[in-house]
Amino acid sequence: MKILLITPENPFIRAFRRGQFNNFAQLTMPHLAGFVSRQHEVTLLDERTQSVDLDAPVDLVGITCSTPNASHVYRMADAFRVRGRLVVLGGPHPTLLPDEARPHADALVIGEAENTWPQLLEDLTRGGLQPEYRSCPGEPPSLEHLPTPRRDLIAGRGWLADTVIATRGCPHRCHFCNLRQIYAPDLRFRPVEEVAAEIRGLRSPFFAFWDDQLFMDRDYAHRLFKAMEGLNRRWAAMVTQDSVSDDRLLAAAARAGCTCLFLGLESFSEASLASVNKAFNRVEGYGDAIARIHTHGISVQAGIVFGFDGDDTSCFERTLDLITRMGLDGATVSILTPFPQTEIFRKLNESGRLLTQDWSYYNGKTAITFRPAQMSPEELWNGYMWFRRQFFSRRCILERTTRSRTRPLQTLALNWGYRRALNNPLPGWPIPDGDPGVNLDWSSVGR
Ligand code: B12
Ligand code: SF4
Repeated sequence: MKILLITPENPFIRAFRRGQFNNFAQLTMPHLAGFVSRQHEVTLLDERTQSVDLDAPVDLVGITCSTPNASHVYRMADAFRVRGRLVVLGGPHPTLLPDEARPHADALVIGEAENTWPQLLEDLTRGGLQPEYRSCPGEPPSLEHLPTPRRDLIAGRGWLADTVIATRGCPHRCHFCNLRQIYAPDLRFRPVEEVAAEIRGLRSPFFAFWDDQLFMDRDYAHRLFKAMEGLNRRWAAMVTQDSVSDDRLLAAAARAGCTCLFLGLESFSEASLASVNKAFNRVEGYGDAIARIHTHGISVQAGIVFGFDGDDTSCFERTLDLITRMGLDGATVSILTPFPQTEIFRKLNESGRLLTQDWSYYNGKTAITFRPAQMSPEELWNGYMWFRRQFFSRRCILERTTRSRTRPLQTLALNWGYRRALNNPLPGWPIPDGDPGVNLDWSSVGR
């Protein structure tokens, strides 16, 4: 059998991210390809670097589908099915909204697939594909003895092909996050020796951990970092503020090759954090957390989100001021987006504040999808655009790098990539049904 596994990328995200330097590959499809026995021929297609051939002579097409990609994926799936290909959809969006995804697939894989995907492959060989494969909530898949992801099939990513996952889940419950709806609640950990062996086999000198919260269990993290010492790889990972207070852990991470931590700060407003169940972040401790990480020679990339209920039009300038003084090395800046089945979606939907349920707007970068509490959608868009331009201005990059004094070359390269991406022309209009006559801040997005 010929199996084609697609990592899609919708036109909005592709346009938005062009020119950034940290576009590491997604692991989902290489991971699933690892389960396919050598009796089948499996191909990966990464839409960031390759085009989809709808006439490809394959028996089965598997597509992973997030909410921002949903409309794009449905169109692609329909086009494959018209040509007689069997299509399997899985991933966050079909798991969250299976009824919506069902008409676009011959089979849906709902939830985690380590147990169900092998079953589906077996059914395929016997010619009896079932319409739905659902992971059993009470029996989450084990992460032991997983097959090695087929990174050899990733095309066009160069040194950004290597990503690794060691854990699954997160102990927190932020109201904008989909983790608790897409994964079983149990936190799971891969055996450290298996993770270390996988890292030893990577081709690139650096990689990214795609775990949601790599430091969530300190004992596990210590054991993992011990096993990684001497592997001579540099890496980045995502962590939360409450997990970086331990100097011993940071020192162990640095010894294991950590050069950058992505810190989910989200907001500099206590009220905003409280409004989304993220009050475990302490704004007064942000400066200390960043300084402590810097002491270990690790740079900090923060996640910053605008549009929470505690945010008014002053949040952009205030955040910029604080973040610059703290010497933050970089940031991923997003607009709050209410993903389906989250607490925040429920709240905004019930209060009639959603502007659209067209999922192509739900990417956190190129559109506003709801009416903010303390400003207009236009003010949120203009403030977000203003913040990005200021944060990635030459002056601000220089000031932050000088204050941080941590890995300046890495920081300059990353910031330069984000700065280049500011000029990307983006398709579409950022406010669904918004007034095209309104004064939106387009100046440097080339529309
Ligand atoms: C790494 C990551 C990223 C990376 C890389 C993504 C990329 N290159 O495209 C970066 C940082 C760039 C990123 C960006 C974004 N991300 Co992201 N990301 C993740 C993260 C942490 C890990 C994904 C991963 O590799 N998982 C490991 C694999 C093995 O698991 P999996 O993908 O869930 O797949 C399993 C099952 O779902 C199933 N499965 C999945 N697909 C398929 C397909 C088939 C055919 C089958 C059979 C099975 C199957 O099998 C797998 C094994 O069990 C997830 C959270 C998470 N833990 O999954 C969020 C997550 C996917 N991201 C999310 C979001 C919202 C975003 C952004 C929109 C955020 C933003 N505002 O900028 C952007 C959009 C990016 C885009 N390309 O569209 C949401 C998606 C929610 C949703 N409803 O779709 C998630 C779930 C996070 C969350 N907390 O809610 N992300
Ligand atoms: S800390 Fe991050 S991964 Fe965990 S629930 Fe909150 S947003 Fe999701």
